Formats: sequence, structure tokens, C-alpha cells
Amino acid sequence: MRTLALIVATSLVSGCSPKVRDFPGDHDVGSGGSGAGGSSGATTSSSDTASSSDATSSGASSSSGGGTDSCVDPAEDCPPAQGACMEAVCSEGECAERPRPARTPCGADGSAQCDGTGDCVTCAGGMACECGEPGCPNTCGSMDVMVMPPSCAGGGPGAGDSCGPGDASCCGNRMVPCGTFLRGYDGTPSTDDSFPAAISDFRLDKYEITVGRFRAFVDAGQGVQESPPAIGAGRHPHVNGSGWVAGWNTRLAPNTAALKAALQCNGDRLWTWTDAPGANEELPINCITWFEAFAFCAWDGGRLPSEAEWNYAAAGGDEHRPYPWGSEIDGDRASYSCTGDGSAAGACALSDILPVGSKPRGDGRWGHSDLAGNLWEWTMDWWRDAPPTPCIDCVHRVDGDRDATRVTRGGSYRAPAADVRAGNRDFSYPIDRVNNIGARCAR
Ligand SMILES: [Ca+2]
Ligand SMILES: [Ca+2]
Repeated sequence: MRTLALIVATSLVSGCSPKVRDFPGDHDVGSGGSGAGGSSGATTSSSDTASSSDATSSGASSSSGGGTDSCVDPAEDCPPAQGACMEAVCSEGECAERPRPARTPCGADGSAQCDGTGDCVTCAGGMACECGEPGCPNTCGSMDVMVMPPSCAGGGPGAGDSCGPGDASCCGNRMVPCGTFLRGYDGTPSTDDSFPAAISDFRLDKYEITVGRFRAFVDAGQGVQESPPAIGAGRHPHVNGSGWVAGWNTRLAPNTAALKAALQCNGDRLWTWTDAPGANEELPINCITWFEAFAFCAWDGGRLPSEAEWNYAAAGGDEHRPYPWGSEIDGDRASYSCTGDGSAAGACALSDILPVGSKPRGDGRWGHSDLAGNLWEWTMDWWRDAPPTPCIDCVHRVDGDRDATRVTRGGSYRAPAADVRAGNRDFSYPIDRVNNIGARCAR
């Protein structure tokens, strides 16, 4: 209902001071395989913060000045917002202001960042980080601010408070605190420690994109050539030039009717989309191209996660978990090998694609569901056999190579256990529509 509401958590994300990129030489100690019991203070802190955010989604009003001017389009009808980190909005038909999202670039040269409360700060000016030092993430300790994404503005099945245990918001998102880790490494069997990465804190959606949320996007006329994303939309905040480019427009379906038809992909009856709202609203949307996943996340106020970010969230960061929850997999943790519906392995059916959040025992270190299995998830990166190194908030992107393969992560309801491991990688062509690939957004 109050789509512009902001929920400002009371505490800063803490425990993040990776001044020096420090990867222990002995990875058998304190790294791989200890996920289930190895929670640290920082883990507890961020989980608590995230829970309280989700539980209070009717939070504070965003209205903070701007008078009582009536408006439809804030750019046309409202006075400019006061300050680089505030923006004018129409709230229930009246002009108001709200803080720009945390980490929005600001300042004369764009090198400072909004802190989520309306102030433009440099790292030295208030954010608890060690920005700019060699090997470190760009930002740490950002304010834990949750913005309710537009895809859940209308509520309803799959796009409101109907996902996971306890009917949580299908648009819930969780802070992933900054840190360093080894991409692909999990102690056993993946012992290659040659791909370190530093990851700034970011928010990652708790769930894969649901059919209900994708319906809001389709109903808004988005994701098609008639209404492509703005140039530069959906960029990674730390990677210049990582947003939408005009040359991708022609890779979208011409119009909404064509998009709806295409979502019934492969003729195999394993698509989750329905033209009218039905029983599938809480299922993850499949049969979406990389371009549609990118466009959805951009429209939804976010972006695709980088491959490194996705890996970091699934591995529990420097805990290097083999699976998001720990070291062993079973049917209570994930939908994989076509056993999600309780059948024998290999008996694959639409019923193996589960409503998002159906396996809460498989949630990751920071509360994200279905990182292992259900659907593969598109990431922002172009495929490369060896991940790019060095990697400080890196995205591997090849401009001018529009149709080259992109990275997918996490395995799917069809994949064997080995493929749903946190460190596993795969790729697909960005125009591919298949019944085992979906996506989730970062913010
Ligand atoms: Ca089955
Ligand atoms: Ca998944």
C-alpha cells in the first residue's frame, strides 16, 4: 500500500573491517564445511536486522516536506528535492521527498555516496569502511536500509506477503555484509584458492523472482522493445558502464503479447508463467532471457548480482560453505535432482519447481532462500573460463559482445547435487529461454 515507505533499521551492519585482503593459508581450518554451526557475531547481527526489517513492512512514512502540492509526475509537478541525496516523489498524490537509496553516487564527481538517510558522505566522512585500500571492498558498513521494490507495490499472490514460511514479503531482501573470500573454493572438493575477491556490502533479494512479481513487470508494459530500460539502468554501483545499453533493446520481445507467448518456452509444459493469475504466482518465473532478467531488476529498483556477489552470498562469504547452509545436502534443504515434489530422483515434473522459500532449512548464512536449486539464476557477468582477477566488486563484461554466454549459478530442480553447490558455475546464451533458469535481484 504505502509503496514509498522506507524502513530504516536501527543498527549499522558491523563486523566489517577487511583492511587487508587476508586469506588464511590453511583452508581446512575455520573455512570450508563448518557452515551449520559456525555463526559469528556479525551473522547474528545481520540476521536480526533483516528479520526486523521484514516484520515491519508498514514502517515509517516517507513524507518529509515538499508542501501539499498535488502531483502525478514528481519531475513535472514538484519542486526539486533539497539535497543531492533526496528525491522528489508523489506520495498519495502529494509532493514529498524521500532519501535516495544507500550507495547512490553523489558529490561533485560522483565519488561520494548517499548513506540512505539523505546525506551525501565520503567513506572517510562517516561510513565505517576502509575504502580505497588495496584489496578492500569499496564500501562497508552501509546503513541497512530496505526499500520495498515496485514489483510488490500492488500486493497480491506472489507479489505481496505470501512467500516462504510465515507469509513473508515476496520482495524481502537481506543485507550481505562486505568481506573477502575465495571464489569457487569450498575446502572439498574445490580446493583451488586462486580466485580471491573483495565484495562491498549489498542487498540481495531473499527469493528468486516470482511469477507474481514478474506479472507486475509485464502488466506495466515493461521488458519489451516498446518500453525498454533506460540507458544505464540496472548498473552495478561500483562498476562503471555496467548498466543497460541501447544495443540490447532489440533482444527484447517486440511487445507484451509476444513476451507472454515467449514465456511459455520450449513447448514442454514446464513453464511457470500463466497469462492470468493462478496457482503459480509464488513459483519462480522461468523461461526468461538474461535481457529480461536484467530489465526486470532495473525496473524493480535493483540490478542483477555479479557472479562474485552471488557466489559470496551462497558460500556464506569467508565461511566458504559447500552449500548455502553447510556441507551436506538432502531433500529438506533444496529442490534438486527432480525430487522437489517428493518423487524418486529423475522423475521431473513442473511440481519439482517449488514456491520460493519452500525449503527454509536450506537458507544461506544471511537468510537467502533457494540459492541452491529450484532455478538456476542469471548473474550480471559474461562467462569466462577463469573468473576475472583481481576482483574488487568485479563484473566480467565484454562490451560489443551482446550475445555471448552469461553466467548462471546455483543449479536447478533438475540438477544433480554437485551442480547446486555454492561454488559451481555454468553459462547460457543470454537469449536462451529454458525451464530451469530464473533470476533474483540485488540492490
Ligand atoms: Ca519429481
Ligand atoms: Ca536458485
